[in-house]
Amino acid sequence: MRNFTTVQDIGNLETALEKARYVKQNPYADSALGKNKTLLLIFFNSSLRTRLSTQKAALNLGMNVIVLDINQGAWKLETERGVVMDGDKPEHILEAIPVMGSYCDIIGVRSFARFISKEDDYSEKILNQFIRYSGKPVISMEAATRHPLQSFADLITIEEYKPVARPKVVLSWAPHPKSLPQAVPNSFVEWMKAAGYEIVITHPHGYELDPRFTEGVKIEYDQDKAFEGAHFIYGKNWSAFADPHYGKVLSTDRNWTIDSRKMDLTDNGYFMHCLPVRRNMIVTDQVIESPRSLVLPEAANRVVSAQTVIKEILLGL
Ligand code: AN0
Ligand code: CP
Repeated sequence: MRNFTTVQDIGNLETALEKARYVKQNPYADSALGKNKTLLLIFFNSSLRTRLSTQKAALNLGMNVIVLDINQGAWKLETERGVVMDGDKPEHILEAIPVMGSYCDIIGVRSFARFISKEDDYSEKILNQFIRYSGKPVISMEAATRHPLQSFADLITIEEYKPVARPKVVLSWAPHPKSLPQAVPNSFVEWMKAAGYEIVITHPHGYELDPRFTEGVKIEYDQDKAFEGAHFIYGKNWSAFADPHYGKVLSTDRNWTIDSRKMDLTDNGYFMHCLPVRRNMIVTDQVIESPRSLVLPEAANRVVSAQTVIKEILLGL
């Protein structure tokens, strides 16, 4: 594997899960693999889990790690070619990327959708410039359209807890005051489809995701009905995808908040969320604190997904 940006990059999922189980059971087995190799993590956006778990994964593999927050201490970057740079951005991304690439062996990038241009977001303009100009393998740490390290951790977690071979997994929209990307739900659907689970998406009208991700997936606008018989409820907010409301909040209806009454409709289902989560908007205190909540093991598995991915890339260097 060279780059890790979509489910396709990881190859066969059974094999990937096998490798992840090995990494989880033997976290220090490859502590010599990353000797004298440097992982550079570039953050255009905030992070707690991705920042820590990806560093921890690299340290377990014996790598050196450098972290840069673009918005805290680096020069502001111009991203458009052809711009007369007489404004507030002293550096162009077309110099910054190859420079960053020259200081590392693998590069991780977090660059959320900016909601300025849907075309730029959905063509992964920033991430693809890193792939093209850094000269180094690139790991997506949540880009504009996907969050594959999260989805891989979600898959690992579902495999650990599933009560049946092919569980019913429900992705449920839930309310949030701010506009959030579609990356986590897009990616989750992409990975759940690849895993062959029964997947149902529930959201209010107007929150349809990009059909390129949801093709062939059942959409149920009645949240209660969607929850019936579910083994896993994956809560997440996202903003509208469809024009003319791309990136907009269309509803903050708290009737969609995931509460105990709704969880009781499931087949003793587990609650999942990638975190960070706004309590009593997305999910009630009671549900997130219940024994059926998997948010902490799910977050812990972020080390496993990152370490499995970095190990594969190191093996291919
Ligand atoms: C981000 C999102 O929804 O994509 C990151 C989640 C991992 N969430 C927020 O910005 C709150
Ligand atoms: N789930 C996740 O990616 O969290 P952070 O945004 O804190 O990294």
